[in-house]
Amino acid sequence: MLDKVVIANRGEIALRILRACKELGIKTVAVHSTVDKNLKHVLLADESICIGAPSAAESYLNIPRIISAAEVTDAAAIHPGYGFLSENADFAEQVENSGFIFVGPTPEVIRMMGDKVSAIEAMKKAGVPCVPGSGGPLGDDDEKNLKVAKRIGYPVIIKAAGGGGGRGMRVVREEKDLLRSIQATQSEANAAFGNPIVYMEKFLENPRHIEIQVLADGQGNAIHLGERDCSMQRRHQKVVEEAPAPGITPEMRKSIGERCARACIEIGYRGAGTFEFLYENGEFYFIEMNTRIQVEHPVTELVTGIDLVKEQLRIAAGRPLSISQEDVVIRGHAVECRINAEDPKNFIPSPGTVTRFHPPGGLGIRWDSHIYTDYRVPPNYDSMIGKLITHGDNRDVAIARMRNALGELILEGIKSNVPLQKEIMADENFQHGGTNIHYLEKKLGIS
Ligand code: MV4
Repeated sequence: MLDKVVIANRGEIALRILRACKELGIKTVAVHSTVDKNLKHVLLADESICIGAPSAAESYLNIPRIISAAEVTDAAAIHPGYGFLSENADFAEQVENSGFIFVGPTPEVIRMMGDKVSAIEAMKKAGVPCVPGSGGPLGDDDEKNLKVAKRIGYPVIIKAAGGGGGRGMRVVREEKDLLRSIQATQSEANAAFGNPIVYMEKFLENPRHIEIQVLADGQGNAIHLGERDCSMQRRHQKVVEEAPAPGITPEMRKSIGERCARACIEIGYRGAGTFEFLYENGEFYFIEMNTRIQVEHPVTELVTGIDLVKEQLRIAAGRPLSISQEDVVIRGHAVECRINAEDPKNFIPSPGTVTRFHPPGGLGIRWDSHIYTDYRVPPNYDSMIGKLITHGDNRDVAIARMRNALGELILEGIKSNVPLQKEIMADENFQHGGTNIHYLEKKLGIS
C-alpha cells in the first residue's frame, strides 16, 4: 500500500480522504491555506503544511507549493479530491514528472475528457450512446453548419469543447439564429477557455441528469457501480442526489453500466470516474465524463457498500480491482442533501462562525462534514459545508430518514439551505420521483 499521501484539498472531502487513508494505514499530509489551519482534517493529519494565502490561486491551486509539500514530507502520492486541481491534466503530469503518484487517471486521459469533442468521439467509438450531433468541431463553412443543424433538427445546442458543467453553451431554436449563435459561443469560449472550438448537439428539452459510477484499475479491469440521479439542481449546482435513479430497471442499469465499463478499458481509464448522461424518453445520451471522485459519491457507497475513496487509493498503489462486477449489488436507496452556508431564499453565500452545531444520527444516517461549534466558514471557497446522506430499504424510507435528520440538525450562526432541503423533501413531485433538470428552478420561480 501507499506509505504517505498528500491531501490536496480542504473541507469535507479532505476529511473523507483522511479517513480512508487511516483505514488503509496510510500516513497523511494536510496542505492548507492560512485561513484553514484549524480545519478538522488538518488537526487529524500526521503532518500539515501551510501552502499560502486564503485565495485558492495562492494555495489549493498552487501547483509548485503542493508538489513541494510532497517533496519535503517524502510522500508517495497526491490525492486531489474534487474541484481545484482534480481535473487539471497539467497538474497530474507535473505530479508524475516529480516522481509522485497522482490519485486519478493518466494526464492523457484527463486531457482527452477535458476536451468535450474528443471525449464524445472516444465514447462514440467505444459504443457509449451519445446525443445526435455534429460528431466533431464546427468549421467556418456557414452552409455546412446550417446543413448539420437541419440534419439534427431544431432545437440544437452549441457547446464549447473547453466548457463543461454548464459553461459555454447556447440553445438555438430557429435556423435564422444559428450562425450568430455559433459565432457568439465561439468568441465566449475563446475568452473563457482560450479555445474557440464549438460543437453541436440536438437540444433535449426535459431530460434527467443520470450518471454512472465506474472503477477501473488501468490493468484491464473495469466495473460499474450503478447510477445516480442528480436532476435536482439550480444553475448547474446539484442540490439533491440519489441512488439508484427512480425508474431505472436492473436490465437498463446492466446495459448502460456495462457499456461504460467496456469504454473504460478501451480508453485505458484508471481510478474512479463518472459518465454523465442526459436521460429522456427511456434513452441514455452521454454528455461528459468526470475523471475525479465526485461530491455525491456517498449515495453510491451506501447502496453498494463499496468505499470509493479506499478503492481510489488501492488502484493508485497499483493493485488490481478487488471487486468483480458480480460482487456489485444495489441494496436499498440513498439520498444526499448538500448543506450550503447560503441564504435559502436568494442563495447568496453566508460565511461566518457556526455558533451552535449538533449533527443528526440514527440508523441509516451519514453526516460527511468538517464543521464543529465555533468553526468559521471562510468566504474564500465554495459554500458547501457538509452533506447529509441517508439510506433505507427503499426510497420512501431514505426520504423519511432524511426528513427526520434535517429536523434534528442544529446549525446556528450562519444562514443555510436547510429550509430549502426540508421543502424539497416535502415536495410531492420529488416524493413521486423522476423529476427533470428544470424542476427545481421552476419550483423556485426562476428559469
Ligand atoms: C444539454 C442539455 C440539453 N441537451 N445537452 C448543462 C451542463 C452540461 N454538463 C450539459 N448541460 C446540458 N446539456 C443537450 N444536448 C441540457 C443541459 C443542462 C443541464 C444538464 C445537466 C444538469 C443540469 C442542466 C441544466 C441546464 C441544462
